[in-house]
Amino acid sequence: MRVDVFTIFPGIFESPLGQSLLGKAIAEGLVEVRVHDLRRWSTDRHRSVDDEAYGGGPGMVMKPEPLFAAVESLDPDRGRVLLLSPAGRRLDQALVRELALEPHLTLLCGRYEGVDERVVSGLPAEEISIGDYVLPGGELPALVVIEAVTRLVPGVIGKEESHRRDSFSAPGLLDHPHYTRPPSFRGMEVPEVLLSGNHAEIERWRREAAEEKGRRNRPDLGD
Ligand code: JCQ
Repeated sequence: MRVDVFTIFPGIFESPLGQSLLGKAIAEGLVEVRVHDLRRWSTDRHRSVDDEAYGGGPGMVMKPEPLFAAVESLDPDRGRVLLLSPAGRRLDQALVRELALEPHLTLLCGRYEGVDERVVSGLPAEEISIGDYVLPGGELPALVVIEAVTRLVPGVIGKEESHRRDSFSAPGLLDHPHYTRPPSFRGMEVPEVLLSGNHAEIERWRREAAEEKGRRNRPDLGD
């Protein structure tokens, strides 16, 4: 999978792309992430990418020209073009799975108060939100999309750290609680059944504990 990212802060991506699962996937050539400095496509001597809002009000808006020029510098098969925005379609595991099927994604990181609407309507770009809160820019949301999507690319996750860990593989079912050594820690015990070796009992406990946790933490998911 290939991902192109356009941002005015390319440095934000350096460390996350070099580490852990994603760093390894990139080193192995399973994933290619190209981060581009959007100011490359600014045309004035101040390298500006933003301007005042028509209609007035505080805060700046990202200009359309650099974003159009940046995206149009890519091959026409640039894949789905996503704009990270709190006003977008909410990212969930179903959308993550859909995006993981794409050979190429293009991510646009907005800053300031927002992005000229013609980027959405004219480029066009799909607005994607990672949650109902506001961040100062789309860079961390873009990294969230990259991490969520690329872990589903075949070969990125090894056998041992498999997709069983995907809490949302079974619809509406959160992952069960996990324990490791020691069996007793500061007076807190590992549930006896997990030490029993009875795999049928362990499976039943895990399913019930997951359902209980789901009801408690995520009543919105229903049963
Ligand atoms: C993404 N959830 C929150 C902030 C405007 C495109 O316009 C804007 C983009 C941002 C950055 O993204 C987020 C976000 N998902 O804040 C304001």
